[in-house]
Amino acid sequence: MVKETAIDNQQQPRRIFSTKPLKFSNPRSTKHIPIILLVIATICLKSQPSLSSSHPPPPPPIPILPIPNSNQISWQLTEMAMFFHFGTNTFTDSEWGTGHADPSVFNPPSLNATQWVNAAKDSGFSRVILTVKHHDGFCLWPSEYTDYSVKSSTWRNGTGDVLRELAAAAKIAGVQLGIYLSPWDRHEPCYGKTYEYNEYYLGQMTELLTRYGEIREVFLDGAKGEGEKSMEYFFEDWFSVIHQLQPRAVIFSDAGPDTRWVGDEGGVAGITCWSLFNRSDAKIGDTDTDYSIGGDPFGHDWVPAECDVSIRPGWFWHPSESPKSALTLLDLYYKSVGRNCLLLLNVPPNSSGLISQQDIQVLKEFSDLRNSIFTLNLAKNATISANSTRGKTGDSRYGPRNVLEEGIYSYWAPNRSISEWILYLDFEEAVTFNVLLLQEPIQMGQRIIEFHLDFLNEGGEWEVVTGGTTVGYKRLLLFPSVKASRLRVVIDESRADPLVSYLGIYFDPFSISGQVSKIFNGSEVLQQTTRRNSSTYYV
Ligand code: FUL
Repeated sequence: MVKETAIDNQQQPRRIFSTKPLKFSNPRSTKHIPIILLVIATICLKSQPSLSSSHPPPPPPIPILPIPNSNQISWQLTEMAMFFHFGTNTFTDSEWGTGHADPSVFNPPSLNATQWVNAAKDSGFSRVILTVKHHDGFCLWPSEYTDYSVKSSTWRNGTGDVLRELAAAAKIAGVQLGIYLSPWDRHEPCYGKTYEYNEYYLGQMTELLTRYGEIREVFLDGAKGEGEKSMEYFFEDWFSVIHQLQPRAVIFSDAGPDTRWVGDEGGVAGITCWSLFNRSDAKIGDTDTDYSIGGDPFGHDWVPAECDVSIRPGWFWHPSESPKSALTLLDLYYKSVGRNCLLLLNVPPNSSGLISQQDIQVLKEFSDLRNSIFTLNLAKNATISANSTRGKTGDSRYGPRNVLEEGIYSYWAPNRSISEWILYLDFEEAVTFNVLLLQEPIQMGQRIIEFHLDFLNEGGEWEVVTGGTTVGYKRLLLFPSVKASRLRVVIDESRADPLVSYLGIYFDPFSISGQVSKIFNGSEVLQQTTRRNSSTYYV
């Protein structure tokens, strides 16, 4: 009986099942099945460790301070800016105008700001900076605070505005705009009266930063002739107002705050060049060039250097002067952009109001030289490996091949706290090269103190090709040619675990150490000899 009862009890539910249809067999409810399954699957996934959560990707390393702000990063990525020195000096054949030139001398018959902007853009410059007021005090825009400006000139019958025309042309071309408003003013009568002049200067700055769209750089300095009226400039007030009115602008001066003068007007940075700097150790108008040219590995501020230089001997156009050669510009590129700096190349418009054809030709050749050298990264043909990679084996997030991806946002990172940092390049066939390019992801701070490049010689020994100190955003080293199939980049010393975002190996047939041997697009080029080894560092 008991057994039967049990059987009955067991059968009871079966009957229920067969007589009362289950809720979910109701055709109206079938559409919920996928949702229910999804909920169940989600619960299961949450309650069990998944494949991905058991191998979480390693997070990025901790940045080492100081680090750049976002304006400084985008400033650095532009690499080159073009300066336009233009004003009454262009018409009086002078460099430092007295401030007494008659405004009517300013009369460029063919001024064409689009031509200026295209000269910059076509040769790889993505930012232009205009001397809206140089030391002579003449304003290239119709300032309300003085009559010593374009409005008193004969140009466009006094209705012209050079900055407005340049801003419009730059906007159309997608080129960034900057201004140089000289603090030293040899015309303005209130110059020398501290309060009055600081108000005058800030009034002009406010006009400039509120009427011409986005301004990405404000360039100012402490230049002043001997025996001129002395006065105090309220730099910190100016900087705060500039940042308030144009939050994406970087400010250039001898002491930053955003970019520092490198300390010479030759366009050449130190072979060691830190973006780290102590602003409090620098004085605008009284630069310690030894300090500025190399920066400070112990600096508390991020203030990368800008290298200003003119394509011609003078900053302003003079009929008797000619531009430098494209090869000289290439050399400056190696020594500025290739040393972690921005190259600010001045190309002065002439008295017609145009960039001279001679200068345009040199700019084109300069651009062709760079493209010819840097388009082909020979390292792309190599198998790249490292002695250590951050994270688990097989995780490519910080893998060595990242160094072939353009830009600073992907990078090779070694494991934490190891004592050797090496990247290997293995080629199937030997390559001939004479340029090394290294880049650090500067958003993580500037780290590398010293590095070198070796090649494996025929005896199977590592031999030094070249080496240097500091990398930063971009480091270029040029050296006598080497032919090799196995290379290694060794980071010898670093402020923190080193990170490398780009590695390039190139052949430059045009630069250094030989006599002029052929013509490249009208420029003289220099021939180099190939060698198989060297222990000399070329920097
Ligand atoms: C200096 C000025 O005195 C030069 O004339 C030029 O403008 C150069 C870029 O800055 O301080």
